[in-house]
Amino acid sequence: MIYLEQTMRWYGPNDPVSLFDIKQAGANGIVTALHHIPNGDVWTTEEIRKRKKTIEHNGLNWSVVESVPIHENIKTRSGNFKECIENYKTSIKNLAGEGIYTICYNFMPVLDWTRTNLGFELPNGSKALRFEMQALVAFDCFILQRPNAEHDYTKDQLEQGKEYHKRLSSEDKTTLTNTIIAGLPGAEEGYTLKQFQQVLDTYKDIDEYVLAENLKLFLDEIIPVAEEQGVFMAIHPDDPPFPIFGLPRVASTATNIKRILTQTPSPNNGITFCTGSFGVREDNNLPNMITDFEDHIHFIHLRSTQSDAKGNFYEANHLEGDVPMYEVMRRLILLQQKRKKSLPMRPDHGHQMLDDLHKNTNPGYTGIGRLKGLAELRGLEHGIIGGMR
Ligand code: DNO
Repeated sequence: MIYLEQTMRWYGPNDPVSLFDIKQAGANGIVTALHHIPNGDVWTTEEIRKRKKTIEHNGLNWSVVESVPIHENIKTRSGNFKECIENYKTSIKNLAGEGIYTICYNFMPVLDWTRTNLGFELPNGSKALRFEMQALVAFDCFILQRPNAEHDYTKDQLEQGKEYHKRLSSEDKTTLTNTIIAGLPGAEEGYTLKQFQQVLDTYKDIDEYVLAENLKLFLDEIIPVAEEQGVFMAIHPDDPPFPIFGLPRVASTATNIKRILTQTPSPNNGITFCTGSFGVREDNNLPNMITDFEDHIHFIHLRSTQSDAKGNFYEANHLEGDVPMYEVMRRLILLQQKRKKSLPMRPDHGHQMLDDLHKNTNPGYTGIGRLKGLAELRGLEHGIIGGMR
């Protein structure tokens, strides 16, 4: 039987969770990126080699790159976008040259993933990441004061956002602002309020059709290079998987993904199957998506969320919440047997718990919380495979 490849994300030498910790947690593959290289620049062979050596020195292997980020100019097709695309191609070649063949990226405008609370306390005292609509409205309409933002919300949402904003102290407002725009880990960009509005303005004439076309034009250029180099590109879904700040979204639904895969048809054009991101939408049937996108799933993030009727969600325990993890795992196991290939999986995010609570780790990327997630997922996988024999 073929099992998932157990991986964990590591933010590089400054990550408070060390490679040694990750090894003890039970992963042998590392998911990392060269965060120090400015977005849009080439990842040189020298820098890739250096990082690879550090990983291998600890008895681990660099399994996936998450992410080689896409410069805003590529998404908007403005400024030096041609140069950025050429640089991207070179980075793909350089990574392949060092034996790294899976690259995760996203095509979310302006912001990578977004949450409004990084320390949402659960009944047992551990902390989770949360996205709360009224906090988003409070920021968008009353702190940022984005022109016409009110048109994007219902009357109730606006009312609740206004009340929520009234209750915030000035310190709370700063925390909320930083949580949303200062750049969560892995997001290569962070903004001040003024910069944020300026970048939002660059999307004035870019709706979801234009953005989808810009993604297609980008893929049409880089996928042939990926094919030639044996590299698998894996787009990460939008997080959250619906529009925020009036920005277009092109990778939130099964329909979006189908379009991306059929517009630039190639086995090397694939996805990161992130259950936590896709799973926030009720209309995304996760088990069916695994079956539908089978050969294009190149990387897997397993995590669950718990949503409510207002569009709020928090990150639940890996085997609880809205994601049908048993069925997801069962289909992934079947998929791997069919493809005769082990797919890299990482337990996505983890709660802040036990000693994590006294540490300053990257939000979502605690040592113990992820160890628990990985252990549970691995147990589930072994249990299902055992029952198949
Ligand atoms: C958050 C991550 C994202 C992801 C990128 C992929 O925890 O899942 O930051 O790495 O969107 O490009």
